[in-house]
Amino acid sequence: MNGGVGVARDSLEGLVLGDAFGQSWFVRDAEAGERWLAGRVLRPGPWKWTDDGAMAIVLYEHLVRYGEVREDALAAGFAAEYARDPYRQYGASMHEVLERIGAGEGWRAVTAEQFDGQGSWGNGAAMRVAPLGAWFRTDLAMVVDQARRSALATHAHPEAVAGAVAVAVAAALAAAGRGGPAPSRPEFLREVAARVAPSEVRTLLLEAAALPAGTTVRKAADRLGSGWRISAPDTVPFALWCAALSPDDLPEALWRTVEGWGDRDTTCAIVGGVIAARTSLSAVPAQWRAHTEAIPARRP
Ligand code: R7I
Ligand code: MG
Repeated sequence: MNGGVGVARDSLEGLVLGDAFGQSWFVRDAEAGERWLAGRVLRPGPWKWTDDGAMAIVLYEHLVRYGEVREDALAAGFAAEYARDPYRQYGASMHEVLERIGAGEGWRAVTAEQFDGQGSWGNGAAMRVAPLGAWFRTDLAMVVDQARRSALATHAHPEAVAGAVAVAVAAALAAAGRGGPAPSRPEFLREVAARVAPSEVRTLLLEAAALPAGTTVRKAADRLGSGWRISAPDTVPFALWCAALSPDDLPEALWRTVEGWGDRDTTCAIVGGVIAARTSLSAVPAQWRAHTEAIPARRP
C-alpha cells in the first residue's frame, strides 16, 4: 500500500518540526525559559532535530522502500543511521543496542537483554512512529500490527510497544479524519485506548480522557507525567492529550505541549507527527520552517 505516502510525509515533517522545536526549549535558565514561553518568543535557530527525527526518517524511508515493516532490515537501518551520526541525543540504552546490531548481532537477543532482561520501556519506539500510522491509516488492525513490529526492532518491553501502538493509532485517526470535524478530546483518547493492549499506557490514556475540559497543561503533566522518566507511559498519554488540545492548529499545540516541559523534544515530536497527519504543515509560520533543520534527501 503506498496511498499513504503524501500523508505520511506530512506526518514526518510535523514530527521533525516538533522534535526540533521542542529541543530548542532545553534552555539553561529555567526562569527565562518560562518568560520566553509565556511571551511565545521563539528560540533562535537553527533548530536541530534529534534521535526522534533521525529514527522517524529511517522508518519512513523503510516504508517507502518496502511498503511494510521488515524487522531485520528496519533494525539494520536504525543501526546504520546511528553509525552515520550517533550525536543525536539517543536514549541511554540505544547506544549499546544500535552498536551491537550494527556489528551483526540479532536485534531480538540484543533488545531482550536490556534493563536486566526486561527490555526497554523507553519512549523511543513511540517518538518515531506517527508517520507509520498515517501510512496505514485506512486499516487500524494493520496500524497496530505494523507499529508493534516497528517498536520491537529496538524496544522489547510491552509498555514501549503499547506507546508506539497508541501514537500510530492516533496518527492514523488524525490522517483518516482529514477534511472532517475533529472528534472531542475524550472521544479521540478513548478511541486510541481501545486499540492498545492492557498496560500502564492504556490506563493513563483513559485517565487523560477523563481529565475535565478546563484542565491546564501543567495539571495534565502532573497527573500523567510529561516524559521526565523518558518512559512510554510517562510520555505518550500526555503527548496525545496535548495533540487533542488543538487538532487543527499545530503551532498552538506545540506551544502548549512545551508548557509541560519534561521530555519536550519527544512530546513535541509526537504531537507534530499526529497533528500534521491531519493538517499538513500549511499553517506553520515560515520562520518555524526556516529554523528547522531540513530532512535530508532520500538516500539510495
Ligand atoms: O527509548 P529510548 O530510545 O529513549 C528515547 C528518549 C527520547 O526522549 C529521545 O529524544 C532521547 O532523548 O531518549 O532509549 P532507552 O535508553 O531505551 O530508554 C530511555 C530511558 O528509559 C532510559 O534512559 C531509562 O531511564 C528508561 N528505561 C528504563 N528504566 C528502568 N528499567 C527504559 N526501560 C527501562 C527499564 O526497564
Ligand atoms: Mg530526542
